[in-house]
Amino acid sequence: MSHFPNGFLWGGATAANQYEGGWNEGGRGPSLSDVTTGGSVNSPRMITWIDKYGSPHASPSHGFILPEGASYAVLEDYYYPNHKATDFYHHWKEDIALFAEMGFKVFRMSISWSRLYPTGMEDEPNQEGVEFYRQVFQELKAHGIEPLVTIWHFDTPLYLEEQKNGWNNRELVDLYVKFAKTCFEEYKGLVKYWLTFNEINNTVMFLDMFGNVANDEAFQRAYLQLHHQFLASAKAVKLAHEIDPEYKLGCMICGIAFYPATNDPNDILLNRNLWEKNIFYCSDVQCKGEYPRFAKRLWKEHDVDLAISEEDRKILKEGTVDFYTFSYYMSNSITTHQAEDKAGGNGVEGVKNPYLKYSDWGWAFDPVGLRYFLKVIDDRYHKPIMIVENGLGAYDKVEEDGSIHDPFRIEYYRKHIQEMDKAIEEGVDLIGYTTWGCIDLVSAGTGEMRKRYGFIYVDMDDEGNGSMARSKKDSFYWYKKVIASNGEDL
Ligand code: P53
Repeated sequence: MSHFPNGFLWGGATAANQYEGGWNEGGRGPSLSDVTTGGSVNSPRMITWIDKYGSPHASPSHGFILPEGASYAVLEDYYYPNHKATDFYHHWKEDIALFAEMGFKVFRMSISWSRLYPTGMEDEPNQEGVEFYRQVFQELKAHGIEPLVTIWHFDTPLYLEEQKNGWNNRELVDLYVKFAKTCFEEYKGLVKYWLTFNEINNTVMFLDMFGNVANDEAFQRAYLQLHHQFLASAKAVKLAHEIDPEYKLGCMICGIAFYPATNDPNDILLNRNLWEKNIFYCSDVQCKGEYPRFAKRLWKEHDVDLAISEEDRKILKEGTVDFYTFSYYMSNSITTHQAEDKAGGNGVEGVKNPYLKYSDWGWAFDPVGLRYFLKVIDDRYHKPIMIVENGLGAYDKVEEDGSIHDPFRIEYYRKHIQEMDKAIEEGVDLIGYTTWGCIDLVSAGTGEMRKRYGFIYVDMDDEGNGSMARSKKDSFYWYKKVIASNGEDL
């Protein structure tokens, strides 16, 4: 007997910048991903720009800061996979029908900020953009699928990045709230679940990963950007509850389970400190409405000064979220010792864990780590939890007859769902599960198409060739069965 409660929210997850496409259609303005090229597991994605003399440049996207007088630019010699992505913009009806066929109860998507506010500065939203999402939500509703909407999924309008210095600037707080207010007012009655910021903790967590050594200045910037995002999130939560008391707002954390690689007490302590910095720092503010005590240690470590006012504290206190959501792909083993066998791939660096297998992109396959993460979060926050991303980025092969056999993907999900079941049995209040990239989309980390997550295959490659035709992988039929049996038939 499985332990999933009645009404458990099974579904899938996507994000506008990686799925929607139509980057210059319907009055949409550009965002950072539109000037970001494709990359691979070994070569970073590049941001393209022109300097003040008009010369073109491409620089690795991680940690990139636009030089004085320069501007972002789409350059002719490069391919930008997010422009078309996998074209939800023109395939939404067909795709939603496929999600409904799998029996989805919930569908996670995001609203592109620059589709509603092309530069972020307009007083009124772009009506064509507003109507695009309205018809999508109506279609979901017609199929009995609850939308779960991320307001910000890495896609600040490019104008704000370039002219306003992005989230370093406090002005972004109210520009975001204006955008969020439009969403809450326009889609009242169509949407119930909202997430304010996707993987809000990445800003600080990834600063000193990727083999990067970040300096104090970078930490000051990252913590300040986060402070602005916390304020924006809290203001949006308060406003949402005023607009519709039925609205449920969630935080969204990149959930990596950190483990000490040895039982050296120094490793145990480092591990604890990493949980604080990478996971608890953000969700404490968003769930408890105040900075945790250990924040002082983190700020002191890098000489960070946030000048938090009494008014800021009040805003944070009044905008705590209703539920906790996180993505989960892997665990990461860390040590104070010299690492002999490094684990890596895009995003995460640590020591190879001899008890785990790794994906082709270097991500640890660790279903038990998901249960561990759920237990930690349940214990700390006592809020309903949704896992809003989980999945395996892998190569898929289309057979002669058009079928796609992905037993490795089924196995990945089966093992993770079994651990979710056990967590629920142990008392964790898990209310939903949306697998990442339920339909193939552009990888955030590498910009690749070949790193596929979907139950639904999309005919599109890394160079932009393909018909965008949709087809069902074996995992499509498997997940359908899982949902129909409420997690019983794995
Ligand atoms: P991709 C790194 C580590 C964990 C989660 O990632 C991450 C990243 C960023 O690459 O991001 C989330 O596409 C993110 C999604 C992203 C997904 O994980 O690199 O919320 O936008 O696509 C998977 O394989």
